[in-house]
Amino acid sequence: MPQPVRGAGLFIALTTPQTWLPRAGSLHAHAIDALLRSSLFLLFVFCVLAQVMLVAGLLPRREQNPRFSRIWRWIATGAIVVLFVWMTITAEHLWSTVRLTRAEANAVPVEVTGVQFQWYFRYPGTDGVYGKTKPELIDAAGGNPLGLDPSDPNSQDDVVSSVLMLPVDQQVDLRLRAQDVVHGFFVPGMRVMQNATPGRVSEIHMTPNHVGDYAILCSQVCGLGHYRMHAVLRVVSTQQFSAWMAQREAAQTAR
Ligand SMILES: [Cu+2]
Repeated sequence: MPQPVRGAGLFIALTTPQTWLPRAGSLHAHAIDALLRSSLFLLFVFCVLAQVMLVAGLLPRREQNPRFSRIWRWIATGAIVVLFVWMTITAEHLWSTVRLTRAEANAVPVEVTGVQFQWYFRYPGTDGVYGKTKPELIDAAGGNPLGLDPSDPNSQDDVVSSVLMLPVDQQVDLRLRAQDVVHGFFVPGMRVMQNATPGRVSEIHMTPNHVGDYAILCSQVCGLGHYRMHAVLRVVSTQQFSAWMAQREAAQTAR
């Protein structure tokens, strides 16, 4: 039976995300892991410091110079403020690189749609333009879960899939939408989590850099079937991706 992790062992396990996070599969993942590691380390140091100060405060002591203790209070408060501002700026900067900056021009465009309780992925096809969708045309049982408008020529070559297929080492430009309620597009292996909200499009981009399968989950409790709302992100070589796309497009136009 494995021994429970205690003390220093627990600290090392907590501050080493590789031991409890899934394998990192995207370019920005290591920066997020490093931020998590440094935040956990700082919190650990502060937790120990707080306990030491608590115990020190309980011990009997000599009368202190009030000016001296006031200066120390200011220094401690100032240090904590500086630390938290630094942590916030670092985290915001990292977030903005995934969320706010524009995707590269050659990024693979994919539209992600959350529906109770399923994820759908749409590729714009050879024309590079997403076709029109109409809510009244939504018919999951009839093979049109996104309500693609067949009268729009741009929608003819759109490829809709329940697996998110992506080429390795190429940036992907994701547009997140939801049909009914708020869903959370969560890919732990890519260190990506972004809500998909009805009535708006949320854009994020990332670059998968390891071939393999990654779990896609829903991080918002979106209804009774929330627990089974998952899909697979499959990162493959560029050749495999092109072959898959050609095959899907051929099937689409044959219909
Ligand atoms: Cu959901």
